[in-house]
Amino acid sequence: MTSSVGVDGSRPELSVVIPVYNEAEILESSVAQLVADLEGVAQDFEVILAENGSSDDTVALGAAISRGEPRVQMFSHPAPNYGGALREGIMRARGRFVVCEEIDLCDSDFHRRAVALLRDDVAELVVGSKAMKGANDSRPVFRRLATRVYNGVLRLTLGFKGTDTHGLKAFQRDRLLAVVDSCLVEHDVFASELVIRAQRVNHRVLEIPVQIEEKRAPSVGLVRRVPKVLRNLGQLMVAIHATPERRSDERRPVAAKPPEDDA
Ligand SMILES: Nc1nc2c(ncn2[C@@H]2O[C@H](COP(=O)(O)OP(=O)(O)O)[C@@H](O)[C@H]2O)c(=O)[nH]1
Ligand SMILES: [Mg+2]
Repeated sequence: MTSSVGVDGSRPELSVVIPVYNEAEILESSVAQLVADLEGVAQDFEVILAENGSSDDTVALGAAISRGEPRVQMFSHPAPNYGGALREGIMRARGRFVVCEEIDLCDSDFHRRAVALLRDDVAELVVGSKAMKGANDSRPVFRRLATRVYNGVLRLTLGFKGTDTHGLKAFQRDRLLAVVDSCLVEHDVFASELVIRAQRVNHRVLEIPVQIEEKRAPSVGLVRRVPKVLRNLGQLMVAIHATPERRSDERRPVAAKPPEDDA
């Protein structure tokens, strides 16, 4: 893996983390377009391709892309795990701000708006919502419905306050790192766990509407995904109630000083 810290020890302003899985068809063109767009978004940036489980040419293509473009790097693991990839990518990220992306979206309009909000410290976590007023979601109706049902369940069972958790996100890395670290479930529900835990410790979370236009249909269909998501959701309910989250700026209690013996 190429280090994202410059020779002078400097860090990029922005890290874009993208989980990738069997994306050989759109990887090269999407990353090239993304890198070109990011030039207009941040002073300096890195793109982290968080790959696991691919059986097509994604790994070889990603390696070739990162050899030709030092601002792009990739890591790989054998077993598919969307949330695990995202979590590790965030941990490896060096940027002051982190954007969590999807290779079939790469929404530069979201990057621009979210980074401006983070720079102005209007929010610590910006969530791109496909379901709030002003959003435009061109996915098939059953997937739009699934988004609404899934987030309704999160509101009813886990006290989620909002309309969407999956998908585009941007945050101030140092502020959110402890929350990322407290997330346990990974897989499909990692993104939900991150947003819900951030709200539970009163981070400033802001939803903004996004325009969703996917470059291709998902590789794993909705019907095949539902049983796994339900299982992960059960784990998430247990995890959130059983293990508390932390804030990065939380002070540990200081042990009381024993009274001075002035005898
Ligand atoms: N590393 C990793 N990435 C994944 C996995 N499943 C999906 N992704 C990536 O997550 C992003 C969104 O996946 P997509 O198939 O479009 O599902 P959607 O979010 O329901 O639209 C894409 O960048 C995928 O390549 C996985 O198991 N591992
Ligand atoms: Mg998609």
